[in-house]
Amino acid sequence: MSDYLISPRSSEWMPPNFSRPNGDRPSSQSNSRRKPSRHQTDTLADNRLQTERRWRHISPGNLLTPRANPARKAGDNGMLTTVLEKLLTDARQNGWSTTTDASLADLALEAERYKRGLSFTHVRNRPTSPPIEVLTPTSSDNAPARSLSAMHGEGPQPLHTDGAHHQVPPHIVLLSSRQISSVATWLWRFDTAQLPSTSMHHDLLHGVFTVRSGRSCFLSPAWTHREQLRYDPGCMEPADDRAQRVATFLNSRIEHGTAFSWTTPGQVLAIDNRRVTHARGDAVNEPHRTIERLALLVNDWSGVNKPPLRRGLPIS
Ligand SMILES: O=C(O)CCC(=O)C(=O)O
Repeated sequence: MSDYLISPRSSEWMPPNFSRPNGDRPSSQSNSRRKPSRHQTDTLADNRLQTERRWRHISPGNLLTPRANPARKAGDNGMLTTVLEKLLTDARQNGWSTTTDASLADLALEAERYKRGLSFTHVRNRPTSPPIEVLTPTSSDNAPARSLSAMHGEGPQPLHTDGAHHQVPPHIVLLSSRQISSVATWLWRFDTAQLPSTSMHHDLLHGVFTVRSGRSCFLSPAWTHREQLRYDPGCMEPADDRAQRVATFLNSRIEHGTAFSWTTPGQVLAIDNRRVTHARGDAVNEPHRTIERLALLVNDWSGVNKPPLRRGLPIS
């Protein structure tokens, strides 16, 4: 799986109305009628304080009073669009996009409240992961078994898509760094028009990988007829020769990747996770680097502007 350890700073942050696992809402009506005991009052006050601290921690901006409207920006066509819409549209068109107009916490809130046709579901890496995960380089010894960190430690990681172990991987991955970092995130865009051969296209569609997902596993090709890329060498193992060729091909693409540099604190990078692979560079010299990550499923991703049609290799 494409994760490092979740640092202690990743204490769960949730905007109001955020749906929790198992649907456990903060308070039920019957509870709220009962007078809380002294102990309960103290605990409630503590919880509230902690929530506010987390809130401040996640967004140094004035998010204690949630905004009435999501951050808005004039789009190319002169219409007002939300920052999230623009990010998504650009990522869909170009593979990835970036903004400094909103923090990751703002965008999480915006995804939560978005009411214009699309809706978003947060995809957690593991059932216990918070919606916004904080990723830090982790040595092989301290990393969870079978994670990319267990395989590569703080060194450079291989290109992968996020959530490849989920039956339905996220459409979009938002990464953000609060600090400038000299460790780049490498990006490589999959494009059927630029494959080395027709047979590679065939291998991508028909090579079978075993995908480990928790205690179970399932089979999947790396590229599906629905034109979605799934690839993470941390949780996917080639089960036949075709998949082996695919793995060799995708692993070698790092040489053709683009380095995304974290030059502005708070910058957000949006990645089209079903078309673009990404990888952290070598973090041995920056062991305290932190990246925040939010993964989203978009209920009508096909409705978000598609890239212009390109002629692909024929599917044989
Ligand atoms: O840390 C980075 O630059 C990339 C993060 C990453 O690889 C991931 O989200 O899986």
